[in-house]
Amino acid sequence: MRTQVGIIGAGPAGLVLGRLLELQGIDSVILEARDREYVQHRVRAGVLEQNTVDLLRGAGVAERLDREGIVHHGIELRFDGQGHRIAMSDLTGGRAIWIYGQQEVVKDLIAARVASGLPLEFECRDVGVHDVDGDRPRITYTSVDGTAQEVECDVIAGCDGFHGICRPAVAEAGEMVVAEREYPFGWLGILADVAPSTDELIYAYHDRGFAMHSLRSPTVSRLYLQVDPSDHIDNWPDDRIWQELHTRFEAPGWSLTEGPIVEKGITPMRSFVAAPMRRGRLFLAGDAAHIVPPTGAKGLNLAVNDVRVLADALVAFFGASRSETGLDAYSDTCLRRVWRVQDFSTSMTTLLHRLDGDDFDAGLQRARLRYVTSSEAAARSLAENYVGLPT
Ligand code: RFL
Ligand code: PHB
Repeated sequence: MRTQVGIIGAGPAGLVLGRLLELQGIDSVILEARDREYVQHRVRAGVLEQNTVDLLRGAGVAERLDREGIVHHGIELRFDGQGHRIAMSDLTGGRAIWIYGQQEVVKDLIAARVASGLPLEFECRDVGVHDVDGDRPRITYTSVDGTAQEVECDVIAGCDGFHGICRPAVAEAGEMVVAEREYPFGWLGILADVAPSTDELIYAYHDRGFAMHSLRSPTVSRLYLQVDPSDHIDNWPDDRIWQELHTRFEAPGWSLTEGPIVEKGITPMRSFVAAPMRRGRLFLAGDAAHIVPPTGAKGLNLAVNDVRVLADALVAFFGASRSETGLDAYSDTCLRRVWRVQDFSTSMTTLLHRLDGDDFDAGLQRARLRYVTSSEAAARSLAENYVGLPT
């Protein structure tokens, strides 16, 4: 097989890139390790920032998002038993966020790709990249029927997530620098078949730890609890989860409605940035290159931003001028936004989670929470980062 862009990974990064290239008449092949059912049902992100929604609309894949997605104009910060609204849209000239599950975005993009009849292969095993320092890089893999395959490309996009093979292939060149932070907590996340007890997302700070109330639809709630990252989900029967959620969200006149838990799991939290996001003709995008803690709701949005930059650079590269300027700037351009978002995600994380430190940390956190909920300047800063700074 021969293609212009070989894309490894059919998560948001790989699928959005494939769509943007399709619209520009650039060929691509997308290779995914898992099966279609699996990637369409993996429960992850839920918040799309304004830029992401604008891009999906421009790419003609937002019809269902516009029908079923829920637009939000504010979030609540809750501490010491009191809720405080951050009026995001009022503070940002009308920008907003949308609640629409990552797996729904993935389903819509896969449906569009299949409708276009473009190559998208699931259950690829032993995926490997070769000759990335030359101008004919190759991808080898074993397809689902067990046959050995090879794709010759002009460029390879490594969109294979944090545990993929592309970042190690970039690192092999010996120039990769990794900046990393692990947190002494993780998130226990549940999906429950019950109408959300809130209209807007609630980020709650509590002495027992952070809690968050999000949603997926008018009948499905998504909730999170700060837990020890080494804790096991078996230690959390449903009753214990609800009990802890009641405690951490407690506020006069407000109550949390329980319902059947249909999915639960614990995810560790980390911040991670690998630079450069390129080796020769291999370009990393999304979680393959960086991870942000989910408190800022930014991982998917950052992945979409990377592939927007990459698609523009590839249009110039495959155009009449064969310009490599955009490709050469790709890593630095993306990393500037990655670090802005790391700063925001870290500040949300350290603002809202119970830290291991002494009462000094808790005193600072309460001071910051009071400030951000009483100063318009501070609230606007949070809001403009949360809805996504202009690209
Ligand atoms: P993905 O989604 O991990 O996709 C990578 C794909 O590559 C495949 N793959 C391979 N394919 C072929 N060959 C190989 N060798 C391969 N190895 C792996 C994988 O199977 C997979 O299909 O990365 P991508 O596309 O960069 O997208 C990133 C996002 O998934 C991630 O940043 C977000 O989920 C983060 N995140 C959130 N982001 C937001 O923008 N808003 C949110 O509200 C939000 N909430 C969250 C989150 C992540 C969470 N967890 C579970 C980490 C909430 C949570 C709890
Ligand atoms: C989610 O709905 O899954 C979600 C919302 C906000 C976050 C993280 C996750 O900050």
